[in-house]
Amino acid sequence: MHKDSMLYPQRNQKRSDTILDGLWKFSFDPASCGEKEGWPNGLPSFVKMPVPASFQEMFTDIQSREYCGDYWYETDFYLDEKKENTDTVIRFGSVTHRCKVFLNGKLVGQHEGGFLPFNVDINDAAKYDDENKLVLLVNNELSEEMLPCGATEVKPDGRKVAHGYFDFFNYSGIHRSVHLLTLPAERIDNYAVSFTLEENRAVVHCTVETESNAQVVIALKQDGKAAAQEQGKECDLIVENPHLWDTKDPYLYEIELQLVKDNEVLDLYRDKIGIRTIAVKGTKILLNNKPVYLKGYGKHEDASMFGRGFNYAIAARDFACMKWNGANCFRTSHYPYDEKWYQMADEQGFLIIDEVPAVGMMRSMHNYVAAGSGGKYTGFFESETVPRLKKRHLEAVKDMIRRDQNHPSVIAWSLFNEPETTSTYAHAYFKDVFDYAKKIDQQVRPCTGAFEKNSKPELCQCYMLVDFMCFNRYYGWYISGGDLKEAEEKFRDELSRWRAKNLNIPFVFTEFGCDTLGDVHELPGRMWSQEYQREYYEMYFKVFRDYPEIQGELVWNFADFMTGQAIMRVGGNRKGVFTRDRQPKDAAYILKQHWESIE
Ligand code: GCB
Repeated sequence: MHKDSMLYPQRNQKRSDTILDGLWKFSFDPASCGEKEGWPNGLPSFVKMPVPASFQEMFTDIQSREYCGDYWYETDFYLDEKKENTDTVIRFGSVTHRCKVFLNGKLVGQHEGGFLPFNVDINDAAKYDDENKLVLLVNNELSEEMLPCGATEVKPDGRKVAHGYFDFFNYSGIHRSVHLLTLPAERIDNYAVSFTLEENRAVVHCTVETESNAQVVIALKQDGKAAAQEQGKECDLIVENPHLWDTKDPYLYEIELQLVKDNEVLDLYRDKIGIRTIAVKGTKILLNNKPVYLKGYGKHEDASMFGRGFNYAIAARDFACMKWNGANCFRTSHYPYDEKWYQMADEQGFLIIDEVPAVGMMRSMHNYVAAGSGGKYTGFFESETVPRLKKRHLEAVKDMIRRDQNHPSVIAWSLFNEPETTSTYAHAYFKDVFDYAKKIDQQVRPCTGAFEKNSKPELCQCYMLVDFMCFNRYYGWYISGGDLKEAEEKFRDELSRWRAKNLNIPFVFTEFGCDTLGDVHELPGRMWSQEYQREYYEMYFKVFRDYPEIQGELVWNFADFMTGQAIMRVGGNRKGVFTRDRQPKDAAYILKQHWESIE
């Protein structure tokens, strides 16, 4: 069984990779009758649906756009003749939120969790040198025992409605590419690298997971030339005068892993790695033992038309915009993104705080309001659903770390966003989550989580678990909105209370921002106007200067993004520094000036 492999697909001498993206067949199944009625053999009626994309963006009627429940996808593909000693696997980048996979009418796999990849072995169900029918039963209901958390209401007419305890639209569908893979039966399943920097050399500790007893051969190449080579599932490669990876010079080595038996190469996997260390020491975040200040954004995978479906042009534009205004970091709020974001960040020298989809762990339909203004204690971590939720949380942590652990861009794991942290139940829950992440990450990267306003210094039970604090704060928006003077006073007061705890760890602001309409100008600046957004950020930057323990500022949000319908959301969340079509609001220029002035 190789089902845990998180390696990104590739095509090489030993592995083949065919992408099955395109227009698939699609059908809703509100009565959940498809399985009984034989839909795994083919959908009786359908519309055509692009893959990858969120289905919601393709419909012009509100019932379809807001649909919650079961729905189906189908495609056909031709499979070559089977090669000896190979396995045939289908790899799904993400299917939101849960699915069953059928091949030629047979159930071949199932998966829960809409933001991480999974593999399905199709050896037994596949028809080789023939056409094959791939059918997926997907479901996008929300509950408190899954990530992200929410609830599903059944209306009197039987319609299901998803209520996320989070502030982004419950976009659903096949959001990332589907790969048809032929892999050697004896193969490499995963690998991990970590680094020790010594004078004029680096030690690359490499661990390879495989069920094969063939010899593992690992080679590092620098600019195409051999830099180091070793053998064994666990070994140290010594690189003399290493070319380190950092934000200004994101140098990548090539790593080549091989399985060799009797002089025959059974499997081969090539990747790019960056040699760098990341650590927290006192109030500093250290990249290669030098302090680094985080500048950038909380983001979403979100765009009109594609919804949450990955699109290269959007990702490329986002990187261009972030680079233009001097950013060096982003948080993958509130879930792990498509792997291509991390590959691009590795190449362009961006730092990533990688977030597990643990959002909405507070019973509130409008989490952002509770987060702003003294939300009530909801006893979230005392519920009987918590053990099931925790199991999924740990699974997501495991999959995220195994998937992303070798990206030099990934500098920290964010293990939650704004849970209800004020109870001992929350502490016990997250203690296990943090211990687990530390245990399985070979690099033992810093772990953190984003705290909302009710996680006050006097009440919070979880701040002692993190390596650096991440604060989401909305002084001047949800608190003292429209009165930046009062907002500043309250903000300084809270910061001073945190400072008084002498935590001696870095503070990073992972959210601060205000909704701003790209076409509204007002003098003097008032809420929702471009002028207000500029003044809002200027106030924050002034305060940050007085607290040297603050080592990062990630603005909320990079761009306007879609949310559920709500009285406080005008065509979605408008806190973007860029509009949803990625054009700068006025504040983008303030950020550019400010970030370019910080080394
Ligand atoms: C938050 C949440 C984020 C929301 C944001 C807002 O605290 O973490 O998901 O979008 O506030 O704009 O209200």
